[in-house]
Amino acid sequence: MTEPTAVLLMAYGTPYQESDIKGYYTNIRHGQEPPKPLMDQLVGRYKAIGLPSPLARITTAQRDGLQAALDKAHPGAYKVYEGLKYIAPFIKDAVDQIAADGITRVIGLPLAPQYSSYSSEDYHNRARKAVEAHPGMEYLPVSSWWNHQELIHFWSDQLVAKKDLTDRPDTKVIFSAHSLPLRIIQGGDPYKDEVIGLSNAVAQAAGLNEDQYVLAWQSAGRTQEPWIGPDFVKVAKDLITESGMKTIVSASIGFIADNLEICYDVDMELAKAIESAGGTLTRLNMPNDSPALIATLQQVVEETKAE
Ligand code: FEC
Repeated sequence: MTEPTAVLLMAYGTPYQESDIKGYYTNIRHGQEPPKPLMDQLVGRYKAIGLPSPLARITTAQRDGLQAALDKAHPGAYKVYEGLKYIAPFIKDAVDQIAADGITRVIGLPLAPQYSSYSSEDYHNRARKAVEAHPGMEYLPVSSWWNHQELIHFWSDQLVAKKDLTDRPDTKVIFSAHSLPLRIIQGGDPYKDEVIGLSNAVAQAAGLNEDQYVLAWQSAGRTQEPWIGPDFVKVAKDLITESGMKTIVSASIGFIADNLEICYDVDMELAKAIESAGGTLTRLNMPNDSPALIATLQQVVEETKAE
């Protein structure tokens, strides 16, 4: 039997319990311990949604779902691994396990649909570094996969199902993605263009015209420098208080899972801001381990193998 190919699914990771938060946050801050006020804020956000965030369970379910789909389509050809950026099991642990399992060909697939030097490339750099320790191991990086039809239709199908709501003149759809420091985009990173590409593709597939939706940015980090805007909380508030909107439909298309940025930033922070401005929020479901997301990942893997 030929040797299987490893699929290394790489995700952000989330603290499993309160005592993990400091180390996790220190890793995100490139080894710098967070000052107490920032630490307290983050602990407060995790406590509000309850630890662990659903992300831990969902990343594992995505791995298992992809493994089952690949086993069905190509028995014995692929083995799927999970490697995280900021908490165990780390990307390096997964690569070491792949080597221990005697596999020498690795597809690196970041669970972030748009490419960015800050997300996708950072995942790949961590994986490449770990792969270098295993002579003879081949690494095939996947850059971005936002333009897969299954993913686009996952979002647009939900909007079509809410057509009665989205067609009302006092409803606006807000597409959003994680903000990034502006300097990264100014340095030529394609992330923003890819997010714009996905929001337009979803809107087109859902039959929305340009007046019915807007793209905004969410979850900017707590750093001093400017991040991509406008922020979705301000956009939503202005739409209600200045443009007469009553309902905001939120579609966090830049993410694929219920995580802190969805369960807190959307379901609590955005919802509260909209409610205090006098409007209501309807939030679209995240792809999580849905058949559409698993089919998308399966296609990405198959295309990479064919290269
Ligand atoms: O559910 C969870 O527990 C994890 C949620 C989580 C996801 C996530 C995704 C992305 N981030 C990206 C960029 C940055 C940059 C910084 C930054 C900071 C944080 C902090 C937490 C956090 N991020 Fe995150 N991110 C998640 C959680 N992120 C917690 C620290 C507190 C804070 O600043 O809010 C700023 C730090 C730095 O300079 O490095 C930049 C990007 C993504 C989407 C792509 C991906 O998933 O990899 C980009 C989920």
